[in-house]
Amino acid sequence: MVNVIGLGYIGLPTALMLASHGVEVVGTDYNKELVATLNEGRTTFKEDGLDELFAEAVKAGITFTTEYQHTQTYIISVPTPYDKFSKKVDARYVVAAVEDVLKVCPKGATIVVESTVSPGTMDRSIRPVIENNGFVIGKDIHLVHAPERIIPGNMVYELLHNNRTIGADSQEIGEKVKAYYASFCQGEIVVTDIRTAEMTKVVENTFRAVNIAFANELARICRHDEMDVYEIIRICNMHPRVNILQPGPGVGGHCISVDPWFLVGDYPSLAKVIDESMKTNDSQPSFVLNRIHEIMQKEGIQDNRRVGLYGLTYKENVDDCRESPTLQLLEAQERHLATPLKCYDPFVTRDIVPYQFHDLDAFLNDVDMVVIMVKHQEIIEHMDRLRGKVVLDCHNVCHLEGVYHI
Ligand code: SAJ
Repeated sequence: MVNVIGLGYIGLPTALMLASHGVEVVGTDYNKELVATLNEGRTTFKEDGLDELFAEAVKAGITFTTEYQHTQTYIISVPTPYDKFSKKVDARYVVAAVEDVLKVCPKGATIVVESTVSPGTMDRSIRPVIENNGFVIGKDIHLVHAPERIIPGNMVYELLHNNRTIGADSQEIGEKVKAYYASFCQGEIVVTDIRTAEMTKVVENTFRAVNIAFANELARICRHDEMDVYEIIRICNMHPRVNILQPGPGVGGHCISVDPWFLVGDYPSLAKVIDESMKTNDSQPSFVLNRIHEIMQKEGIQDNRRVGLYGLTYKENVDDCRESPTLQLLEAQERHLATPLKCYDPFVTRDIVPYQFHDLDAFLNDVDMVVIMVKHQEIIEHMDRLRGKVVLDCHNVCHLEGVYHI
């Protein structure tokens, strides 16, 4: 039996995937409400294919509880926030989960940490906890780091098809854990050491962050001289060895906007390109804010209250707002004491900002200018509704005449 600890964005789909592929699974989370919702037969966030997967897993016998189980294998998938000032990872939830596992597990159990951690965290923060509790690593407890690499919005597909990395102290334990993941994963599963697995995960997200920063910088250069950045990137990408990502209103989520900072935090004098890239991405919402003011002036819109931000989530077709560029933009705006801009997002039903609408028509009726912050499918399908409005399109998805770009 596998006890999956932490039933959030990664832990839940992983637990469901294992269960629906013949592995006996118990999901544990300390959040009673979350566990109650799952036990009532409902999932806790929106994701393509998740409800169907949930139904299959329940049929296969998965159970959810707040209790840690007595078993041979644990997969820990709890949050690893980072400290905004020191730029270092905060491993307290992983440490707490490991401590709780140690209270109930038999000798010889394997603890797999899936949560993203900064390179070196397993050595610095996790091994000492195990040893200080009187366990010998490699004998009483086997330690594994198997970072998740699925993308929100396409999680179910990527769980099945992505390659995976498993970092273990010994090949034998690596292969044992690999067998669990191989129950559902059709991609290649590489077994390596823990340090390499930690680094690999952070480097992948850093590569993407630096590439996006490059695209954002190009957008600024092109704006300066009125060149079309999208056309330039499109043509460059026709070269067989060039693959530039897209500029946007900023970088959000809990991965690409966070993980690269771990390298800056740990190697401040070495991680120069990464540091600059992160600063570029982080200042992109302010760049968009300036662009909004510039366009308002040009179009004679004097009242902030006539401007609306379409999209609150960190990217399209998900309901996750963590570190979202829209929230970052509103924060930057707040610093200038202006009336907050109006917002609407079809995926966000709770009120999370001051002037939030829950209906597209009501939102559009109330504004003269719309800023497309997130390219949700909804707005792509209803682009005609923006006719007659001033539009700032941060994603190059609007083909109406006269649209502005970043
Ligand atoms: N973005 C751009 N331009 C682009 C692509 C993305 O501005 O061309 C922005 C998005 O709008 C969003 C942010 O970047 O605000 C991040 O979105 P994303 O779709 O690039 O990535 P995440 O954070 O949802 O997921 C990433 C993935 N990592 C990589 O692709 C290398 C995923 O595979 C990881 O599992 C995930 O991080 C994670 O958990 O670490």
